[in-house]
Amino acid sequence: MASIKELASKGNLFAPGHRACAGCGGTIILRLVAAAAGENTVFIGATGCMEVASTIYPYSAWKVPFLHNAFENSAATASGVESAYRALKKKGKITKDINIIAFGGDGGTYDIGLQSLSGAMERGHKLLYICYDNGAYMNTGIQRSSATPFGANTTTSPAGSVIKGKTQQRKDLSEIMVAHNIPYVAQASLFYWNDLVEKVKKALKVDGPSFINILSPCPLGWGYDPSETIELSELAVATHFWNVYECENGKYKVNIKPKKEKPLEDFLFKQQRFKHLKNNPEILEQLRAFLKEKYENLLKKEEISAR
Ligand SMILES: Cc1ncc(C[n+]2csc(CCOP(=O)(O)OP(=O)(O)O)c2C)c(N)n1
Ligand code: SF4
Ligand SMILES: [Mg+2]
Repeated sequence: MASIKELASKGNLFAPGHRACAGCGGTIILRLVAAAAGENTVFIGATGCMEVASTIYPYSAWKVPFLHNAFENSAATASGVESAYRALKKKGKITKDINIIAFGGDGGTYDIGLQSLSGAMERGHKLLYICYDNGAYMNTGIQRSSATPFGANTTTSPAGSVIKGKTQQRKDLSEIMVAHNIPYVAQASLFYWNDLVEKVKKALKVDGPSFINILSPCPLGWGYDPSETIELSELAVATHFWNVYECENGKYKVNIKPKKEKPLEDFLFKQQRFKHLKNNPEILEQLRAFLKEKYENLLKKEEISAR
Protein backbone atom coordinates (compact mmCIF):
# COMPACT_ATOMS: atom_id res chain seq x y z
CA MET A 1 0.00 0.00 0.00
CA ALA A 2 1.20 3.50 -0.78
CA SER A 3 1.96 5.80 2.12
CA ILE A 4 1.59 9.56 2.27
CA LYS A 5 5.32 9.80 3.04
CA GLU A 6 6.23 7.79 -0.04
CA LEU A 7 4.00 9.95 -2.24
CA ALA A 8 5.25 13.21 -0.74
CA SER A 9 8.86 12.12 -1.33
CA LYS A 10 8.24 12.15 -5.09
CA GLY A 11 7.69 15.94 -5.04
CA ASN A 12 5.03 17.60 -7.16
CA LEU A 13 5.37 16.33 -10.70
CA PHE A 14 2.12 18.19 -11.36
CA ALA A 15 3.00 21.50 -9.76
CA PRO A 16 0.86 24.12 -8.02
CA GLY A 17 0.25 27.45 -9.72
CA HIS A 18 -1.92 26.06 -12.52
CA ARG A 19 -5.16 27.89 -13.39
CA ALA A 20 -7.78 25.38 -12.26
CA CYS A 21 -10.55 26.46 -9.86
CA ALA A 22 -10.04 26.00 -6.13
CA GLY A 23 -11.26 22.57 -5.07
CA CYS A 24 -11.01 21.09 -8.58
CA GLY A 25 -11.07 17.29 -8.33
CA GLY A 26 -9.22 16.91 -11.63
CA THR A 27 -6.04 18.53 -10.36
CA ILE A 28 -5.94 16.30 -7.27
CA ILE A 29 -6.36 13.28 -9.55
CA LEU A 30 -3.49 14.34 -11.80
CA ARG A 31 -1.24 15.04 -8.85
CA LEU A 32 -1.91 11.59 -7.39
CA VAL A 33 -1.49 9.86 -10.76
CA ALA A 34 1.80 11.67 -11.39
CA ALA A 35 3.10 10.80 -7.92
CA ALA A 36 2.12 7.15 -8.40
CA ALA A 37 3.76 6.96 -11.84
CA GLY A 38 6.97 8.81 -10.97
CA GLU A 39 9.26 10.94 -13.08
CA ASN A 40 9.93 8.50 -15.94
CA THR A 41 6.52 9.24 -17.39
CA VAL A 42 5.13 10.96 -20.48
CA PHE A 43 1.66 12.51 -20.15
CA ILE A 44 -0.53 13.00 -23.17
CA GLY A 45 -3.56 15.21 -22.52
CA ALA A 46 -6.70 15.85 -24.56
CA THR A 47 -8.01 19.39 -24.49
CA GLY A 48 -10.33 20.07 -21.56
CA CYS A 49 -9.98 21.85 -18.22
CA MET A 50 -6.95 19.84 -17.11
CA GLU A 51 -5.03 20.60 -20.27
CA VAL A 52 -6.15 24.20 -20.59
CA ALA A 53 -5.50 25.04 -16.93
CA SER A 54 -2.11 23.31 -16.74
CA THR A 55 -0.40 24.40 -19.95
CA ILE A 56 -1.23 28.00 -20.79
CA TYR A 57 1.65 29.08 -23.03
CA PRO A 58 4.42 29.82 -22.05
CA TYR A 59 3.81 28.16 -18.68
CA SER A 60 3.39 24.54 -17.68
CA ALA A 61 2.48 22.83 -14.42
CA TRP A 62 4.10 19.61 -15.68
CA LYS A 63 7.55 18.64 -14.47
CA VAL A 64 7.50 15.61 -16.76
CA PRO A 65 7.12 15.58 -20.56
CA PHE A 66 3.61 16.59 -21.63
CA LEU A 67 2.08 16.42 -25.09
CA HIS A 68 -0.83 18.68 -25.88
CA ASN A 69 -3.53 17.09 -28.03
CA ALA A 70 -6.70 17.94 -29.81
CA PHE A 71 -9.93 16.73 -28.28
CA GLU A 72 -10.12 13.61 -30.43
CA ASN A 73 -6.72 12.06 -30.38
CA SER A 74 -5.05 11.75 -27.03
CA ALA A 75 -5.13 7.93 -27.25
CA ALA A 76 -3.94 7.97 -30.87
CA THR A 77 -0.96 10.17 -29.97
CA ALA A 78 -0.20 7.92 -27.00
CA SER A 79 -0.24 4.91 -29.38
CA GLY A 80 2.36 6.66 -31.54
CA VAL A 81 4.51 7.52 -28.53
CA GLU A 82 4.35 3.92 -27.36
CA SER A 83 5.25 2.53 -30.79
CA ALA A 84 8.22 4.92 -31.11
CA TYR A 85 9.35 4.07 -27.59
CA ARG A 86 9.18 0.34 -28.33
CA ALA A 87 11.19 0.76 -31.55
CA LEU A 88 13.85 2.92 -29.90
CA LYS A 89 14.13 0.48 -27.03
CA LYS A 90 14.60 -2.40 -29.45
CA LYS A 91 17.43 -0.50 -31.13
CA GLY A 92 19.00 0.18 -27.72
CA LYS A 93 18.56 3.96 -28.08
CA ILE A 94 16.40 4.08 -24.94
CA THR A 95 17.31 1.88 -22.03
CA LYS A 96 15.07 3.04 -19.19
CA ASP A 97 11.45 2.04 -18.63
CA ILE A 98 8.99 4.82 -19.39
CA ASN A 99 5.32 5.04 -18.46
CA ILE A 100 2.93 6.36 -21.07
CA ILE A 101 -0.22 7.93 -19.67
CA ALA A 102 -2.91 9.52 -21.81
CA PHE A 103 -5.77 11.38 -20.20
CA GLY A 104 -8.94 13.22 -21.06
CA GLY A 105 -12.13 14.50 -19.50
CA ASP A 106 -15.46 12.78 -20.03
CA GLY A 107 -16.18 14.86 -23.14
CA GLY A 108 -12.81 13.94 -24.61
CA THR A 109 -13.12 10.28 -23.61
CA TYR A 110 -16.75 9.11 -23.54
CA ASP A 111 -17.65 11.17 -26.61
CA ILE A 112 -15.13 12.85 -28.86
CA GLY A 113 -12.03 10.69 -28.32
CA LEU A 114 -13.88 7.38 -28.06
CA GLN A 115 -12.87 6.20 -31.53
CA SER A 116 -9.14 6.76 -30.96
CA LEU A 117 -9.38 5.29 -27.46
CA SER A 118 -11.12 2.19 -28.76
CA GLY A 119 -8.48 1.79 -31.48
CA ALA A 120 -5.57 2.10 -29.05
CA MET A 121 -7.12 -0.40 -26.66
CA GLU A 122 -7.94 -2.90 -29.40
CA ARG A 123 -4.45 -2.69 -30.94
CA GLY A 124 -3.00 -3.53 -27.55
CA HIS A 125 -0.60 -0.64 -26.93
CA LYS A 126 1.04 -0.71 -23.54
CA LEU A 127 -0.34 2.52 -22.16
CA LEU A 128 -2.60 3.74 -19.39
CA TYR A 129 -5.57 5.93 -20.23
CA ILE A 130 -7.07 7.98 -17.39
CA CYS A 131 -10.49 9.56 -17.73
CA TYR A 132 -11.28 12.27 -15.19
CA ASP A 133 -15.05 12.24 -15.28
CA ASN A 134 -16.67 15.45 -14.06
CA GLY A 135 -19.85 14.69 -15.95
CA ALA A 136 -19.95 17.53 -18.48
CA TYR A 137 -17.94 19.65 -20.89
CA MET A 138 -16.87 21.98 -18.09
CA ASN A 139 -14.20 24.00 -19.84
CA THR A 140 -16.62 25.47 -22.37
CA GLY A 141 -19.45 26.24 -19.97
CA ILE A 142 -20.98 23.02 -18.60
CA GLN A 143 -22.55 21.31 -21.62
CA ARG A 144 -23.98 17.81 -21.19
CA SER A 145 -21.90 14.81 -22.29
CA SER A 146 -22.77 11.12 -22.46
CA ALA A 147 -21.28 10.89 -18.94
CA THR A 148 -23.66 13.48 -17.50
CA PRO A 149 -25.97 11.75 -15.01
CA PHE A 150 -29.70 11.42 -15.63
CA GLY A 151 -31.56 14.45 -14.33
CA ALA A 152 -28.49 16.70 -14.00
CA ASN A 153 -28.87 20.34 -14.94
CA THR A 154 -26.36 21.55 -17.55
CA THR A 155 -26.51 24.42 -20.02
CA THR A 156 -27.58 22.02 -22.79
CA SER A 157 -29.87 19.91 -20.59
CA PRO A 158 -31.42 22.72 -18.57
CA ALA A 159 -33.85 21.96 -15.77
CA GLY A 160 -36.94 24.03 -16.49
CA SER A 161 -40.55 23.62 -17.48
CA VAL A 162 -39.85 21.53 -20.64
CA ILE A 163 -37.22 19.09 -19.36
CA LYS A 164 -35.97 18.43 -15.83
CA GLY A 165 -32.28 18.07 -16.58
CA LYS A 166 -30.63 15.41 -18.73
CA THR A 167 -33.13 12.96 -20.18
CA GLN A 168 -30.72 10.04 -20.76
CA GLN A 169 -28.88 7.81 -18.30
CA ARG A 170 -25.07 7.88 -18.36
CA LYS A 171 -23.09 5.79 -20.79
CA ASP A 172 -21.08 3.11 -19.00
CA LEU A 173 -17.66 3.70 -20.51
CA SER A 174 -15.80 1.48 -18.05
CA GLU A 175 -17.87 -1.50 -19.20
CA ILE A 176 -17.20 -0.55 -22.83
CA MET A 177 -13.50 -0.74 -21.97
CA VAL A 178 -14.00 -4.16 -20.36
CA ALA A 179 -15.61 -5.28 -23.63
CA HIS A 180 -12.27 -4.56 -25.36
CA ASN A 181 -10.81 -7.53 -23.43
CA ILE A 182 -7.90 -5.45 -22.16
CA PRO A 183 -5.96 -6.67 -19.12
CA TYR A 184 -6.96 -3.94 -16.67
CA VAL A 185 -9.97 -1.64 -16.23
CA ALA A 186 -10.85 0.16 -13.01
CA GLN A 187 -12.94 2.90 -11.47
CA ALA A 188 -11.60 5.00 -8.59
CA SER A 189 -12.60 7.86 -6.33
CA LEU A 190 -10.40 10.54 -4.78
CA PHE A 191 -11.59 9.80 -1.27
CA TYR A 192 -9.97 6.36 -1.52
CA TRP A 193 -6.66 7.85 -2.61
CA ASN A 194 -4.66 4.81 -1.62
CA ASP A 195 -6.82 2.58 -3.79
CA LEU A 196 -6.42 5.07 -6.63
CA VAL A 197 -2.61 5.15 -6.32
CA GLU A 198 -2.38 1.35 -6.16
CA LYS A 199 -4.58 1.08 -9.25
CA VAL A 200 -2.30 3.41 -11.20
CA LYS A 201 0.75 1.36 -10.19
CA LYS A 202 -0.99 -1.89 -11.07
CA ALA A 203 -2.17 -0.54 -14.44
CA LEU A 204 1.35 0.59 -15.34
CA LYS A 205 2.72 -2.88 -14.68
CA VAL A 206 0.26 -4.58 -16.99
CA ASP A 207 1.65 -5.82 -20.31
CA GLY A 208 -0.93 -4.12 -22.52
CA PRO A 209 -3.53 -1.38 -22.38
CA SER A 210 -5.18 -0.25 -19.17
CA PHE A 211 -7.94 2.20 -18.38
CA ILE A 212 -8.94 3.94 -15.14
CA ASN A 213 -12.08 6.05 -14.84
CA ILE A 214 -11.94 8.49 -11.92
CA LEU A 215 -14.85 10.54 -10.61
CA SER A 216 -13.75 14.16 -10.68
CA PRO A 217 -15.88 16.54 -8.60
CA CYS A 218 -16.15 20.00 -10.15
CA PRO A 219 -17.28 22.80 -7.80
CA LEU A 220 -18.22 25.07 -10.70
CA GLY A 221 -20.19 22.60 -12.80
CA TRP A 222 -21.76 20.64 -9.94
CA GLY A 223 -22.49 23.75 -7.87
CA TYR A 224 -21.00 23.12 -4.44
CA ASP A 225 -18.50 24.71 -2.08
CA PRO A 226 -14.86 23.96 -3.09
CA SER A 227 -14.16 22.68 0.42
CA GLU A 228 -16.51 19.72 -0.19
CA THR A 229 -14.65 17.95 -3.01
CA ILE A 230 -13.35 15.10 -0.89
CA GLU A 231 -16.63 14.71 1.04
CA LEU A 232 -18.51 14.40 -2.25
CA SER A 233 -15.96 11.83 -3.43
CA GLU A 234 -16.85 9.73 -0.40
CA LEU A 235 -20.61 10.30 -0.66
CA ALA A 236 -20.58 9.28 -4.34
CA VAL A 237 -19.31 5.85 -3.32
CA ALA A 238 -21.42 5.50 -0.16
CA THR A 239 -24.58 6.17 -2.19
CA HIS A 240 -23.51 3.93 -5.13
CA PHE A 241 -23.55 6.91 -7.44
CA TRP A 242 -19.99 5.85 -8.35
CA ASN A 243 -18.67 2.33 -7.87
CA VAL A 244 -15.03 1.66 -7.01
CA TYR A 245 -14.06 -1.60 -8.69
CA GLU A 246 -11.61 -3.25 -11.02
CA CYS A 247 -11.71 -5.86 -13.74
CA GLU A 248 -8.39 -7.63 -14.08
CA ASN A 249 -8.12 -10.08 -16.99
CA GLY A 250 -11.90 -10.32 -17.04
CA LYS A 251 -12.26 -10.91 -13.27
CA TYR A 252 -14.26 -8.35 -11.33
CA LYS A 253 -13.53 -7.12 -7.83
CA VAL A 254 -15.58 -4.47 -6.06
CA ASN A 255 -12.83 -2.77 -4.04
CA ILE A 256 -15.04 -0.59 -1.88
CA LYS A 257 -18.27 -1.93 -0.47
CA PRO A 258 -19.47 0.86 1.79
CA LYS A 259 -20.19 -0.45 5.28
CA LYS A 260 -22.57 2.42 5.87
CA GLU A 261 -24.61 2.97 2.75
CA LYS A 262 -26.09 6.46 2.53
CA PRO A 263 -29.25 7.74 0.83
CA LEU A 264 -28.65 9.02 -2.70
CA GLU A 265 -30.12 12.36 -1.63
CA ASP A 266 -27.07 12.95 0.62
CA PHE A 267 -24.90 13.12 -2.48
CA LEU A 268 -27.35 14.80 -4.85
CA PHE A 269 -28.59 17.65 -2.70
CA LYS A 270 -25.16 18.98 -1.85
CA GLN A 271 -25.07 20.04 -5.51
CA GLN A 272 -26.96 22.74 -7.36
CA ARG A 273 -27.12 20.63 -10.55
CA PHE A 274 -29.60 18.27 -8.88
CA LYS A 275 -31.58 20.70 -6.70
CA HIS A 276 -34.67 20.58 -8.98
CA LEU A 277 -35.00 16.85 -8.26
CA LYS A 278 -36.37 17.79 -4.82
CA ASN A 279 -39.56 18.68 -6.69
CA ASN A 280 -39.31 15.89 -9.26
CA PRO A 281 -39.30 12.67 -7.25
CA GLU A 282 -40.10 10.48 -10.27
CA ILE A 283 -36.81 11.48 -11.92
CA LEU A 284 -34.91 10.89 -8.70
CA GLU A 285 -36.45 7.42 -8.44
CA GLN A 286 -35.44 6.55 -12.02
CA LEU A 287 -31.88 7.58 -11.22
CA ARG A 288 -31.92 5.60 -7.96
CA ALA A 289 -33.20 2.47 -9.73
CA PHE A 290 -30.57 2.75 -12.46
CA LEU A 291 -27.74 3.10 -9.92
CA LYS A 292 -29.06 0.26 -7.76
CA GLU A 293 -29.14 -2.08 -10.75
CA LYS A 294 -25.59 -1.09 -11.75
CA TYR A 295 -24.25 -1.90 -8.29
CA GLU A 296 -26.15 -5.18 -8.05
CA ASN A 297 -24.88 -6.22 -11.48
CA LEU A 298 -21.32 -5.50 -10.37
CA LEU A 299 -21.75 -7.68 -7.28
CA LYS A 300 -23.08 -10.47 -9.51
CA LYS A 301 -20.10 -10.16 -11.85
CA GLU A 302 -17.77 -10.27 -8.85
CA GLU A 303 -19.49 -13.38 -7.60
CA ILE A 304 -19.21 -15.10 -10.99
CA SER A 305 -15.52 -14.10 -11.18
CA ALA A 306 -14.83 -15.80 -7.86
CA ARG A 307 -16.24 -19.16 -8.99
C1 LIG B 1 -13.07 19.31 -31.76
C2 LIG B 1 -13.25 20.30 -30.66
N1 LIG B 1 -14.50 20.66 -30.30
C3 LIG B 1 -14.67 21.54 -29.29
C4 LIG B 1 -13.60 22.08 -28.63
C5 LIG B 1 -13.82 23.07 -27.52
N2 LIG B 1 -13.57 22.49 -26.20
C6 LIG B 1 -12.39 22.64 -25.55
S1 LIG B 1 -12.39 21.96 -24.03
C7 LIG B 1 -14.00 21.45 -24.21
C8 LIG B 1 -14.71 20.75 -23.09
C9 LIG B 1 -13.99 19.52 -22.61
O1 LIG B 1 -14.83 18.69 -21.86
P1 LIG B 1 -14.25 17.45 -21.09
O2 LIG B 1 -13.48 16.59 -22.00
O3 LIG B 1 -15.35 16.81 -20.33
O4 LIG B 1 -13.20 18.11 -20.09
P2 LIG B 1 -13.53 19.21 -18.95
O5 LIG B 1 -13.50 20.54 -19.60
O6 LIG B 1 -14.85 18.87 -18.36
O7 LIG B 1 -12.41 19.08 -17.97
C10 LIG B 1 -14.51 21.83 -25.46
C11 LIG B 1 -15.89 21.56 -25.94
C12 LIG B 1 -12.31 21.68 -29.03
N3 LIG B 1 -11.22 22.11 -28.41
N4 LIG B 1 -12.15 20.79 -30.05
S1 SF4 C 1 -14.53 24.08 -14.13
FE1 SF4 C 1 -14.48 22.24 -12.86
S2 SF4 C 1 -13.07 20.80 -13.90
FE2 SF4 C 1 -12.72 22.87 -14.74
S3 SF4 C 1 -11.02 23.71 -13.52
FE3 SF4 C 1 -12.94 24.40 -12.57
S4 SF4 C 1 -13.39 22.85 -11.00
FE4 SF4 C 1 -11.86 21.96 -12.39
MG1 LIG D 1 -15.83 16.96 -18.31
